[in-house]
Amino acid sequence: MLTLYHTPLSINSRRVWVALLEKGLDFETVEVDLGGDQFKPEFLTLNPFHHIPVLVDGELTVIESFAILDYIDAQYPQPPLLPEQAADLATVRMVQMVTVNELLPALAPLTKKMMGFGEPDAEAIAQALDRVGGVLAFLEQKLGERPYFGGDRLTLAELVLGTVTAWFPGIGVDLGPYPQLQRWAQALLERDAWQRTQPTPEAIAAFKARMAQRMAQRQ
Ligand SMILES: N[C@@H](CCC(=O)N[C@@H](CS)C(=O)NCC(=O)O)C(=O)O
Repeated sequence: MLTLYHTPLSINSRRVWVALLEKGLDFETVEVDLGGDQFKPEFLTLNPFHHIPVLVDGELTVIESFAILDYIDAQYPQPPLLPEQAADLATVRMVQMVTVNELLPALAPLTKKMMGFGEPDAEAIAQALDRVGGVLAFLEQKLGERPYFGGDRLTLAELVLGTVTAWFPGIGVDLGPYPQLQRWAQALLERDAWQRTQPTPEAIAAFKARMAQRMAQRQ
């Protein structure tokens, strides 16, 4: 049995959750409360760096979401989530890396604001939106008119970037100026795996309330 240790609101674990669903695999989920459960000895034996996601498959434990995605795709090859052509593979890997190394850091002030971790000033928000725009322009050009970044099939690029763009309406990023990305992101939102993993407004509100309580306890 496959077990995914995760937190439903985590962008890093949602890409793995979506992969398991897109592959149609049997798996169970274990929710880890990041308010401290990640430091408990039983979790640290799974991941000494105290991060989710973790995937356990029988005797094997895999940490780091990109490593988990590669493992799932190699071990459970149908449907494949990586393209065959070298140039397509390079594009998929670029999208994965640009998402975590460029887009997510650029989005940080917007996600912090949405989650209630303080109120960045208007200038910080404007700068963040400007930086995000630069990344989106790059991605728009890489996607072009193709249905998916790797060609005509869903790939890891969709799982990694598409679970981030799913947050855009909530954090105030408009895909209107990027029509290719907009139709691509909309098509992903309609997929069963995205709908089943989409955080509900109630879950987001409960998370914000927990964070506010923890911050108040620290003061
Ligand atoms: N590079 C890791 C990042 C994992 C990560 O940062 N997870 C966060 C949640 S999104 C976490 O577990 N934070 C709790 C902690 O570090 O104590 C991956 O892609 O799996």
